[in-house]
Parts: sequence; structure tokens; C-alpha cells
Amino acid sequence: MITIYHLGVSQSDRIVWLAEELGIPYQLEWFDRGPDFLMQDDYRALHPTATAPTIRDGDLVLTESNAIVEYLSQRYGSGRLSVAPEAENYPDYLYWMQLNHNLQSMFFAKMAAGDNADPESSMLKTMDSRLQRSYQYLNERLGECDYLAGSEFSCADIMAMFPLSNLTPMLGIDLSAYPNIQAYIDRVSARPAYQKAMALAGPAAQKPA
Ligand SMILES: N[C@@H](CCC(=O)N[C@@H](CS)C(=O)NCC(=O)O)C(=O)O
Repeated sequence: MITIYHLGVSQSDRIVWLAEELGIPYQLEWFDRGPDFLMQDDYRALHPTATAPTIRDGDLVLTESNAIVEYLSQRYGSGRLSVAPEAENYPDYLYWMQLNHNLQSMFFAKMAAGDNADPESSMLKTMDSRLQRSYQYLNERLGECDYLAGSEFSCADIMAMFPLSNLTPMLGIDLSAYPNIQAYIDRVSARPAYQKAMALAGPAAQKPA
């Protein structure tokens, strides 16, 4: 059985969500963050790169959300929620699977700059304008179709929700200018598998006693 090593308040909740969507049996092992909100040595010991999510499948220990999502979909879900190379929307799927990393690279650059950074610095201005273009493009996309890869829900949506529903408000980014993104978040959050996964492992969930 797959083991999902879940770090509290982290993007490893998306793997629980995917497993619930695909009906893949899994064991959830929960790791709390330390008082500094960073992962602790027990999680760091799981894999040389020490990032959440991490999963185990037999002798395989795998990190990196994109890799895990595609691995589980292909190996345990018969490719369900992935998009096949022959499909017309395959390039859309590939493109939108990267939204998570695209947004996070800019979020982390802003966080690393810190609250007291000069807003006129060329680095921050570049990040802000790149972020704005990304949100604008995403908003346009979601005006054309209900889900990122097209009319069907896919792993691209599973990848996208964490930065949209967690990091976006954390950074004080106001979505009122992007109504299609907000409607998308509401639509995807209503999925039963999402709600179950968030109850088990979402930001407000607690380590089981
Ligand atoms: N590229 C990685 C990024 C994973 C990542 O940065 N995860 C965060 C948790 S949300 C982490 O491991 N942080 C280390 C820590 O919190 O100490 C992925 O997509 O899986």
C-alpha cells in the first residue's frame, strides 16, 4: 500500500486529495512542523531532498508533487485524471501542470525579499508584474473552460489548488479582480474528494490522536 508522509499545513495535502479522487488505498503518516514552522528531523530523514510531499511505494521513496501525481495517476489510476499525449488538450495539460511551480517560484522570491524590502527594487517589481500577468492569464483561461486542462477536471487542477487557496491569501493577493479564479476555487473546493482530503490533511486538520 502507498504511504503518504504528510507534513502538517503543507502541499502534501494534494496527494491525499489525488488518492481520494482516484480511490487509491493509502496509509497516511502525519508529521507535525516544529515551533519554527519548519519540518523536523523525522520528516527530513525520509528523503535526501527533504521536501513535502513524500510518498513510499515499497522500496521507492518519491518526492516532487508533479512526479508523485503523475506516478500515482499512471501506475494506480490507469491514467485517470492525467491527459494522454494523443489528446488535443495535451499541451494545455502540460502547461497548466506547471502553474504551481510557476507561482511558487515568484511567491518564494517575494517571501525571501522580506516585508521590509524596497517595493521599488527591480527584483520585486519584476516579480509583481510577472505574478500579475500569470493571474490575468489564468483568469482568462478560466473564463474559457471550467478546468485548467479544458472541460474535464484533471491532475492540473490538483496541482493548482494549493498555491491558489493557501499561498495567494497568505501573500495578501486580492482575487476580487479575478472573478473566474475565485469561481474556480469555489467549484473545485466543492468536490467531495477535496473536502474529505482537507478534513484529513488540509491546513485546518489536526494530527490524528
Ligand atoms: N517542488 C516541491 C516543493 C515542495 C515544497 O517546497 N514543500 C514544502 C512544504 S509546502 C517544504 O517541503 N518545506 C520545507 C519546510 O517546510 O521545512 C514539490 O512540488 O513537491
